Amino acid sequence: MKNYDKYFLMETKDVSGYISYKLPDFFGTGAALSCNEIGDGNLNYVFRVSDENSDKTLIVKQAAEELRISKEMKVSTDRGRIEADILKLQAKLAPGLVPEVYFYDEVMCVICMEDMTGHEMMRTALTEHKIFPKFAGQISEFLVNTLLKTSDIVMPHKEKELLVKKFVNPDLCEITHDLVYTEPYNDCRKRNIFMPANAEFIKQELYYDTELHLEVAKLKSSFLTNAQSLIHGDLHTGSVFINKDHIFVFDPEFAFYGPAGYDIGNIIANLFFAWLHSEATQTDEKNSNEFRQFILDTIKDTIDRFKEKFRIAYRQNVNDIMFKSDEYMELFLSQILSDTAGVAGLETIRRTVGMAGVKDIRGISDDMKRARAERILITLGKDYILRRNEFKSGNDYTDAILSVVSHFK
Ligand code: SR1
Ligand code: MG
Repeated sequence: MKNYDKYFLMETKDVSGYISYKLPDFFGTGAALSCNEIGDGNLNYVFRVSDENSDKTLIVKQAAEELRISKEMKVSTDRGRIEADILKLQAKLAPGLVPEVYFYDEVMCVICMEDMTGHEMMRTALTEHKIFPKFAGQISEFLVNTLLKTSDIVMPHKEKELLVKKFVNPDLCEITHDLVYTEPYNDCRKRNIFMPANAEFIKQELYYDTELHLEVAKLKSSFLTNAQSLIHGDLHTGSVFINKDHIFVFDPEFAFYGPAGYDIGNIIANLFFAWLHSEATQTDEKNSNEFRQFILDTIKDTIDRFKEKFRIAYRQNVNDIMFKSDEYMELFLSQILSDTAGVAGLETIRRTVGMAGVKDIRGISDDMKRARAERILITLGKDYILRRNEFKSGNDYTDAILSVVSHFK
């Protein structure tokens, strides 16, 4: 019998035996376990283990050094520890909004966690044009609780410094430095992907725009140096499982101490991909108008509700005497909002031209519509970055979106 004291990459057939060995009480005796691989992410292998004699299930996620997206990319399996540790912390900061971790196995680099049954991946649901009116309220709650409460505003500084150390995540951050903050602006690794019809547009708008490069460099420096909050680090709509009443935020393996606006900007950018997907593919006028209005409302409300809840939580939780004034609170918030717009721009551009695209855009089968979507996204992303200090409310985002879209009619 295996005792799993040496790492090996599991196949589907290995996983039920692994769980029976590691967590014998979860399913109990008499269980008939089956397993299937359910992951479609870029990095890891994800399995669901089910008991055919009960409705119990759980998730097994294993990290390999070679990434699924590209065997040439090798990344430390320590990301599994980081993910398990931040999920346990976020379970306390934002109860009920992250899956429960049952155990982390540092030899096998396996996280075993709650199956988010009754929920579906938000990106998939949005590409099917499903509407979730409670999302802005739920995600703004998650953002305030995880970002503000891990910052120096709330945490004793020595405790926070120890968390900074615990969540040093160099390999995953390097992916972000390259894919988000560098390659979209020069294609230095020749990995960018876009519609051939946009080749000249992308050269002019992204590769030759030196004003843009300076602003991206400033944002990159902030990502590298601003240890503000313990961020999720990859909070796109594929990192949310959702139903009409509830969300789970999961997959925080890119977590580290960075700018709080990184997570908010990611969500905002990814919501708009779904708007464009609807415009390019949804034929029923009434439903498509309703869906796109839901996306715009959600973008607006996510920002506005974040601001409201942030101010309440700040006043209730601020500990450092020097940070107690409303003037400092507003300064801190305005920096987060500027970073939010900047990152919304970076995420918008990198998912459009970078190697890790999103199916909302890359799945548009009509070439003309996809090329138009790319031009809208590049123009909008630049606007977010270059005018980031002017994006102070939800309406600033929806105005910018409608203005850019109308330009490409
Ligand atoms: C090489 S990994 C590519 C992308 O997938 C992840 O989800 C992150 O977004 C990363 O940038
Ligand atoms: Mg992921």
